[in-house]
Amino acid sequence: MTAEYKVLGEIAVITMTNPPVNGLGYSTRVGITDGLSKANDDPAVKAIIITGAGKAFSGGADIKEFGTSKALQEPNLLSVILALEASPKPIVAAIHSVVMGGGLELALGCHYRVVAPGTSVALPEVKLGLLPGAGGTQRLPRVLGVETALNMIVSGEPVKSELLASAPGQKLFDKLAASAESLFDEAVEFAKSVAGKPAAELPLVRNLPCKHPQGDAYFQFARNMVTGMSKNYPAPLKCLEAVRASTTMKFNDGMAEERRLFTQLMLSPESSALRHLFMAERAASKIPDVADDTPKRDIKTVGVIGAGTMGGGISMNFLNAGIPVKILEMKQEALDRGIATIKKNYEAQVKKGKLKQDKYDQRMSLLSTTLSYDDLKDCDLIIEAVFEELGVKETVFKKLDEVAKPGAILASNTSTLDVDKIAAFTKRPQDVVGMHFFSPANVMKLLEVVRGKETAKDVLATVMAIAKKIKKTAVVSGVCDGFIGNRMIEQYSRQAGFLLDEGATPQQVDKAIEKFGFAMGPFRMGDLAGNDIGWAIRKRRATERADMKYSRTADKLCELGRFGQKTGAGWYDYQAGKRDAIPSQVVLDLIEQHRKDEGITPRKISDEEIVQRLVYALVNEGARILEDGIASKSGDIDMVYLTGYGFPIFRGGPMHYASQAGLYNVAEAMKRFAKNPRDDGKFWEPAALIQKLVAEGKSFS
Ligand code: T1G
Repeated sequence: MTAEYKVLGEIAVITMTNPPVNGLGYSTRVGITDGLSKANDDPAVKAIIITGAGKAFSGGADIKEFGTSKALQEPNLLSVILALEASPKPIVAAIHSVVMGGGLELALGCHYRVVAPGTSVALPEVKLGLLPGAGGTQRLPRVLGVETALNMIVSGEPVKSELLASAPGQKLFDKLAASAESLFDEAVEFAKSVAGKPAAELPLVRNLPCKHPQGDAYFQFARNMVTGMSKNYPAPLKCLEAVRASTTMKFNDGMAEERRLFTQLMLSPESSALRHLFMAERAASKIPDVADDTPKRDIKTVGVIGAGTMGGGISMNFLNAGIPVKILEMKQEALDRGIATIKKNYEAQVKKGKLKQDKYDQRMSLLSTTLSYDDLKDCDLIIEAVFEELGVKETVFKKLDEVAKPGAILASNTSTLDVDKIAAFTKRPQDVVGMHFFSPANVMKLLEVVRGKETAKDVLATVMAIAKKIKKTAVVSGVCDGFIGNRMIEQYSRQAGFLLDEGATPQQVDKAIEKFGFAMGPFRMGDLAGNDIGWAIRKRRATERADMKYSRTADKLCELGRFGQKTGAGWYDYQAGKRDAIPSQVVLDLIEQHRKDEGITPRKISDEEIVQRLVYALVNEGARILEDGIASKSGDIDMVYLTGYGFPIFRGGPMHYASQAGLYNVAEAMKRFAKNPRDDGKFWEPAALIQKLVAEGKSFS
């Protein structure tokens, strides 16, 4: 069992011991009820304390149990809370550090609550596409008031205990301890003060009244607000309905309503996606063959080579984390331009009130510049963000090999070049790694950590740790053309072009995939990023990858100089100074002429086929990336797409989405597409991994 029981005089103490956050898994629930029975059977015991060992009181229900029989195995969480309420002896929750979700619901089932200051208090279930399913929507309003409780439940955001404890009329906490250190002793004192109280006099949250003076009007207003901010997500609105039930129904009826709504959400694809995201995000930081306790190198100062858009954005990440940065450029005016851009970015944040002036000043005080490589000799991590050409990288890394101190990590921000070739420019390939940031580098969460065949394990462990420190979602990729994200987007873009050849228009494709949930379809995205970028890659590929066929429409568009917003015209037309994408007759005529040139008879293409061709192209290439060992987990691929490519969060990522759709159905769709004469036929052969999983009746996981 993962809960300990001991008796201190007349006080019994039940301590949850289920690291890392005392998740309320089956063994913990059994430990609690077992301890309760012992305490209530022991005449010497007059009061009971329940608390958590380690860094949390409890982080809630055990998310890892969801979808398994253990989650509902008796005693389930509802039964444990009923047992707490039914205890004839007073129960005091001694709360510290973190009390979230089912952990807070557990505490609400106790008669009293003593809390340490600085404790994070939350019902974050909505972030998992759920609602508090063990009485939180019925009990929290009774102790904090309807509006405070509704805000906490719909936002899922943590609130500090001292703030809640100081709210007038609150009944959540009976005592705010002086400190985390004195919490337990103060809880013991409190337990002694209520020891021996007759059961009938023990306070139960469920017996508190719960009303809102202008209930209907308030909830209608709240409903309008919540509806507006929860497109594609059913949970926030159901949270609201459950809380409303606490004001309109008797307690037990409200509990039944909560259970009804919770069950609907637990079965929803959106919750499945959000729970997958929660686990995949944490799993991404784990590298199968690199032990968690691998020693990490100390990163005190960072060197950045290149003060352009990427170099400046990369630098800001480290300055924001309080790490000194030295930027190297070849010319003073390039340095001046780069620093000016960094200042402009920070000043914009200060102006919006997102950054305090003193913080801005502190960050700028950590920034220095130089025109000499020698000044990077003490840097622990050096990241180059210079021109994307192998010859330029060679010059940089040979120079770094000369000046960087032994043990310095040498990272390339390359997005397309071979990290092994770059490593080979040095005598220390074990210290070389790719750190592929996404533009704008100070905003985008995704960081592809590209592992060369010689990259040392402690280098990887260090980069993954520093990524967490600069608040990036780091995903390890092997070395291949395009790593994970761009290798897959290549296939997505190819299908988008073929769809135009076959009868779709740019606006139809964009609208279909934006309805699916992407922020921007491929053609609007091309116009934003610049169609000439893809053009250059296709030209390079034409020599390197002659087997890779593309629609010629994109090239013909670029031959007209229609690079997108930056040239005032791309797949769409744009009015000066505006970003609205206006369907272009020039482009429609170009596509129609191209079909004639190619002898293609256009056909009507459904939105469903558009979405499948684009999304399943990602899935098939993603499966091949797993087969090649470029990514180690399908969840890593989902994290790349959720944090770097605008894949809709509520779909969980391409691989999760395919698993939800059923890999058998996905494979059958691919076989249909393979019959399409436009395609080279090889691409739409379902990847071997998909065929294997289909044969075994399995999904990506
Ligand atoms: N269940 C299982 N594992 C959990 C967990 C949980 N609730 N919370 C964290 N972990 C694991 C996490 O996967 C990671 O594992 C490790 O703990 C450290 O997490 C009925 C249905 C508590 C604020 O949503 O917000 O109760 O990677 O890196 O930054 O109403 O974890 O080490 O193997 O995040 O210090 C509601 C989710 C559940 C809280 C700690 N509770 N957790 O942050 O560590 S649903 C939540 C968090 C529920 C009831 C409903 C954070 C944290 P590993 P970490 P951290």
